Amino acid sequence: MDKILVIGAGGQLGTELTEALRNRLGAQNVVSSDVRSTHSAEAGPFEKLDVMDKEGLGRIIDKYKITQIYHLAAILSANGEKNPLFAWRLNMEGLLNVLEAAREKNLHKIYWPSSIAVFGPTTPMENTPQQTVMEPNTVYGISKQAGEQWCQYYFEKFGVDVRSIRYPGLIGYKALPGGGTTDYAVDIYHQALKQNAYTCFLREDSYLPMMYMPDAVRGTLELMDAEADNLTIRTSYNLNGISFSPKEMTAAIQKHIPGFTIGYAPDFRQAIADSWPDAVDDSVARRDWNWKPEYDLDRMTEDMLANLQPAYV
Ligand code: AKB
Repeated sequence: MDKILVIGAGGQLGTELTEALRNRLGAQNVVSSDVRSTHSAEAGPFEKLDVMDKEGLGRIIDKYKITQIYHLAAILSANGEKNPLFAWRLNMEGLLNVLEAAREKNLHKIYWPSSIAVFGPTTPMENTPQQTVMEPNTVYGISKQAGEQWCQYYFEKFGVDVRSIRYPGLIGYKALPGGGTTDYAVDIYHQALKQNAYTCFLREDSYLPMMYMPDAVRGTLELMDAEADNLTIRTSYNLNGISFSPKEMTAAIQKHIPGFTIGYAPDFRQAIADSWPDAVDDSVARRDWNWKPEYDLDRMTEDMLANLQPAYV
């Protein structure tokens, strides 16, 4: 039986992946960790961990006889621009500590998320290929691109079975995102229910790739379950979900809340959004491990509003 450590378990993705892993493997077999104490502490074993603390990481791996790590802790695109050197240090040192621990302690598998932020203004924006020009212009994107190469390096040189997905913007109702460029697509639902109005920090026509959390969690677990021999990508897989603009999202919400209004006040995040693709080509993930998204914009909107509504009555 595998013993899993989730690093960054209190974040948007960490909250949901920890829950899904505990449902599968039993709470005692999934240790959650975060730099802050998190609610997931109540649902199973929890350790406070700063991923830059290599010794602390090693102690937790030994204490629980960990065999797999999901390393999710990172500074996202918008927050990274506020403190670029710290974002670089945390994102890179954290990953290297995990990869080194995996090599030294012969861990079975590592999961590490990459992002559409690896792409940049010179990348083809439509149906962005798996392998293409990548000149990211955010520190987050640079750290994810370098991280992808490190993952491939540890796989090729040391046989570390590290797997990765380039997530688009993730949308879910169980936890809030923290400091990304795609965060508007979660906040908009909360504000629609709270005050029938939202001011968006991106232009109305800003297309971005997004994904509903149930698809993201299922896709992640499917990749981790896949036969190693079937995986042809050891940097990170493109994964497409739903592409839409704030204007289209507004129309989808108005089907349920007809009085909902939106205004636009683009800020520094607009330039980041403009440098990212509209949609990515995920045919390699579909071929290698049968990836297929289930949610479209309308289905996600119905589900988000139904699940968030009780908090705003
Ligand atoms: C962000 O906006 O920074 C993240 C991402 C796309 O990786 N949601």
